Amino acid sequence: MKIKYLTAGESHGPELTAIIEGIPSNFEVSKNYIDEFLARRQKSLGSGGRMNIEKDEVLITSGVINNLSTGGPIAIKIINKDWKNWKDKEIEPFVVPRPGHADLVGTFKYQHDDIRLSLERASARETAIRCAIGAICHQILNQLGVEVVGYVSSIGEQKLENINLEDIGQIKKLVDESEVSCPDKETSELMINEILKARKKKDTLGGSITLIAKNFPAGCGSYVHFDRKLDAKLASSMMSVQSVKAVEVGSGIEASKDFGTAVQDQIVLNEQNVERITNNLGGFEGGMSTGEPIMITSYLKPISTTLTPIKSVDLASQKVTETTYERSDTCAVPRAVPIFESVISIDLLNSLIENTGGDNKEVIFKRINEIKDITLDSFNLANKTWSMRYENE
Ligand code: EPS
Repeated sequence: MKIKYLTAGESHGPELTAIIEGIPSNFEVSKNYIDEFLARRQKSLGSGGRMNIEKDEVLITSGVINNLSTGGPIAIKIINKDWKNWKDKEIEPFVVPRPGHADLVGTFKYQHDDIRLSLERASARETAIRCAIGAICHQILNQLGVEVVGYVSSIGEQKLENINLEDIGQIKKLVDESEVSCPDKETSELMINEILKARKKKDTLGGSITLIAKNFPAGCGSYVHFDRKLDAKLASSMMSVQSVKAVEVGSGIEASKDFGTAVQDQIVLNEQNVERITNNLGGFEGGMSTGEPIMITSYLKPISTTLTPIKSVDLASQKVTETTYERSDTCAVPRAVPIFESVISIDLLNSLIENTGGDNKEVIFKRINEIKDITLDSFNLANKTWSMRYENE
């Protein structure tokens, strides 16, 4: 990995912190761009009370000077406004683990003397700082002509069936206008109702977020080792976002039900260009990008903290009991879109840097322009019979 990062911080501690290594020099990095990502992460229906307290803003303390990346490590932080409410507070014991959260296993693994010590780091508050890291990568990809956009593709049972992927700008605009980050007005209404119903029932809801990345060059990633497959890397990163329980590349789930002739993205010629007539495989073959739009969907389970109590065990009294309510969101899916755009941007930028080997904007630009679309001139086939020999035989 060329880009590496570490984050630190507790949900109700003083701040979230990150150091990012491997961002090439001379790219524009604007605080406003990052703050817009952070603001989008806070918006929307389904958010809980915490979002009325925080107004996230990034502080950049190293690696970006005069709005340009220096090539050195970038240090950033986000102050937790809620800290002032927790500082010196007498905290009630937390002894009943919430099923679905890291509470039970985290407390067992780290032998914490209060469940809150696990909760503090496991909380999805951590996604604020990852969102900021990825927003840096997203704006660099943008400068390289790669567009990354995400949208809510389902909430509960309500699914977005069809979407025109041609105009990324239009998708972004519609997502921004929707209270649930879905680029279709009718489906948005259905999703809003679904969340309101869940809230009324004192329950929580999950859903899915689809990401599209356009103009990403062909040939990034590799088939030669499991850990060089770019689609596998993306799936692993998506799974690392809190609540994600499944990841789908392209139309992977439907593809598993259909015949091969219907699923493969057939190859055709458009003058000199070698093109596809569909994109069922979501922009990947053999762990490598094909040059078609990358399409990846992450499925999030409903949030674990429910207003309605569910069965658990009181680890102090050692009796079967029910969970008690902690402040939380009803449905975090609508506000999670920028988190996924960020997380995929880190991996895509990393892969581009690996492929171009560049340390600075100028070299990356030059090399990226040399990675052409796949055309009939891209190949050097011998087109004659040959045999396979190894010298030791
Ligand atoms: C979360 C619980 C809630 C969420 C939180 C994730 O926070 P709190 O415990 O302070 O009410 O709002 O998400 C964030 C704080 C955030 O910034 O996204 C949890 O338990 O995972």
